[in-house]
Amino acid sequence: MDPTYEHVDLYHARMQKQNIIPDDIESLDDISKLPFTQKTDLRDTYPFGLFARPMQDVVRLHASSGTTGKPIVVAYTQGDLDLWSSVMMRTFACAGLHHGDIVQNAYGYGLFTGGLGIHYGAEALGATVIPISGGNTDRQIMVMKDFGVTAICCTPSYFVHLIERAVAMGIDLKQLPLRVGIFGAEPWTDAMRQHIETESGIRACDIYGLSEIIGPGVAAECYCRNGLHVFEDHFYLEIVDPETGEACPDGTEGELVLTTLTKQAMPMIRYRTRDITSVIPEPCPCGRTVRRIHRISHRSDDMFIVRGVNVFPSQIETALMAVEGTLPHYQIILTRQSGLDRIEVQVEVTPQVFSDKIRSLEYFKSELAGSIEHTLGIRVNVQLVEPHTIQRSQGKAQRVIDRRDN
Ligand code: DLL
Repeated sequence: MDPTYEHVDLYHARMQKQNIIPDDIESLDDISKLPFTQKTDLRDTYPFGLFARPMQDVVRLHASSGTTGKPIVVAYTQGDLDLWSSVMMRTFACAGLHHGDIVQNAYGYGLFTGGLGIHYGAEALGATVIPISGGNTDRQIMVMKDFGVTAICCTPSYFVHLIERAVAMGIDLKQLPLRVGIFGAEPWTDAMRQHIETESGIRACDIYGLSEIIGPGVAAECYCRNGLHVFEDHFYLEIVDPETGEACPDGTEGELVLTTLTKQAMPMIRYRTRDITSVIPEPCPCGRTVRRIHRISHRSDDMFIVRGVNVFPSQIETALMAVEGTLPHYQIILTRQSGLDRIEVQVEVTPQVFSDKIRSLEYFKSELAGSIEHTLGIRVNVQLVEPHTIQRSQGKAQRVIDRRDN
């Protein structure tokens, strides 16, 4: 009997309700007969309700705290940890890392999957890992320089902060052996990639993953950096319409749904990630045969609605970065005045722009507002702020502050 069906009450009950038994699933295509799972299922069965193996087989727990309430808990057998290291090794190989690389791991160690997931994968690859974790930015830069670091792993927003600190410390990242960055855990745009690469001289690769499925290492960019290869021999991928749950044809944007094919402690059946992407049907020039998805530009629940217009933070990021002189530090503040929603976008600009005369600052502001209006079709209030004004995060950046009371 299948342990997932036998031991996880939630899956058992849902399948019974749909009159399905494990024997009905004979091929990968049959997966679409199974019911979806979503984040609330993990919350409702907190902490261990979705475990398919007895606790003595579970060798590691991680947890991810959402914005509200209890965290979700995820579990690994030794076999799951080996699988995780294996997909992480592939991720590193995709980014061009190998035995002999010196990897600075600035993802947070602890309950977050970023730290340890990256750590064991890099060790398995035969690289030298520096488990520095997030924070203490000046020390990060000292270590990067003194230890001859060749690859860095952290969130893209934190790396932008590292670049900035390096400049302040008089260290030119372009002169260091640092070659590659493996950035993920939050959405980032191609404009942000360009900024990172121009300012630091490294190659910036995207890594995607989520705790529920395994952590980092679900999908990764190869050296072509045109979409992320999903390691679909372990994680079965579907794209569905977020409203109806119906399958989307290749190339059409929709919600990524993932099913773990080999995970033991906490298998996930048709997990609704809320991450929006599409499948790239063409083969990749790199020769890998697993399919690619476009980079995750946003989540379906990241969207906010202002004056009837659906807005994603990544659209604002792209519009801001299209104007020369802006820095990739911004925050979107939503307020409501007399029943009317307002968006204020605070964005840092280079010291050169800031030292300009008031008149040209006004011109610059209207250029940014125009760029956003061109993208979204609505006028927003842009506030230029001095460099270093917006709070830096050591992990995932908080882009939207919603001060509207419902
Ligand atoms: O963020 C795992 C991770 C660690 C991935 C380190 C990459 C590097 P969670 O905290 O559970 O896990 O958050 C998962 O983060 O559903 C996406 O919405 C978002 N996310 C992760 N990677 C990317 C990415 C880790 N490359 C959630 N681009 C996911 C856009 C990403 N969003």
